[in-house]
Amino acid sequence: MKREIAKKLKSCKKIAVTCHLRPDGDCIGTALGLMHSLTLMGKEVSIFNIDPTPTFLSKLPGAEKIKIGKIPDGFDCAVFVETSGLERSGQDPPSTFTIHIDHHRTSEEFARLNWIEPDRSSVGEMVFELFLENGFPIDKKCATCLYAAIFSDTGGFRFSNTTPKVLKYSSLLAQAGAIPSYVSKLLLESHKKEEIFLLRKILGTVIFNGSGKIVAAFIMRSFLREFSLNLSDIETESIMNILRSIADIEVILLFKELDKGFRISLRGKGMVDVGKVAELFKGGGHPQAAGFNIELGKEEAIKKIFSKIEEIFPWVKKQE
Ligand SMILES: [Mn+2]
Repeated sequence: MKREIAKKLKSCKKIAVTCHLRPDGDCIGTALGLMHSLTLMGKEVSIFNIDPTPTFLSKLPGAEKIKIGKIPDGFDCAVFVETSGLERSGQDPPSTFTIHIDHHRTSEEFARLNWIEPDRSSVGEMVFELFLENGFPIDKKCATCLYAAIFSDTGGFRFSNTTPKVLKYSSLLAQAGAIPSYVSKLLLESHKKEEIFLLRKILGTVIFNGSGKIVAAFIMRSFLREFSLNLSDIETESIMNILRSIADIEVILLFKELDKGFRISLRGKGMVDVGKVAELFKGGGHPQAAGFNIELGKEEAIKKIFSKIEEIFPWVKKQE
């Protein structure tokens, strides 16, 4: 599949790339990495996303070129970067040739070419391998973006998806010009002071289940209004990383208030497959990172989710 995708990309002149809704570092970094390499090959490449680029990713090289909206007609092919299905891209069914590259377990084979490997750390890892094995050019900008993609989905090389291959590829990307300290600074150390005030509010909402193995925190819309921030301005991964740092925590839940109900991001530390939890609530993801929406009030939602997790993973429940 990898080779077929490489062949197809080489044969196309005008290429569109798109990310999933609420794009993250892996998705944006990979889309930009594709753009840089394919541009070096003389192709016309445009990225069309439905949702804006989060502020903390907007300084990645080329991010200013990302367009917001649907893929227009006239492209030879469209690459869907980890969109799971067509729905999560927010795009209309394209009339052009489609390629889908993903590492989500719940991914659908909706495109003409689908390369899905759930045991990969990131799509950044996959695309770098495709470039490496098929002689695609990698300059400093491309390397920076792919390194950022891998860095992002491995939690800065801390999660259990940090395999020897991940470290090897990251080293090769550093050799190709990615500066690790620059990427870390960009992704982790670019908060505005308002975000720290917001963080204080969010940490004020923290609650645990009976055993102290599940933790939840809430981003209410009133908090965002208070500091004139949008959800896309804040880098929620760092909030979850703070909660993750609690010694006995197995599951981290971050509730983001929507018009109706909440969007819930889940992170696991290995014992609980949070992807399974998300699937029970009609969401999806990986064993260690997943998400779903729920249309319930705060108290009801937390009760339902805590008890569901305790039901399917009884060891996270308080032992009587
Ligand atoms: Mn990813």
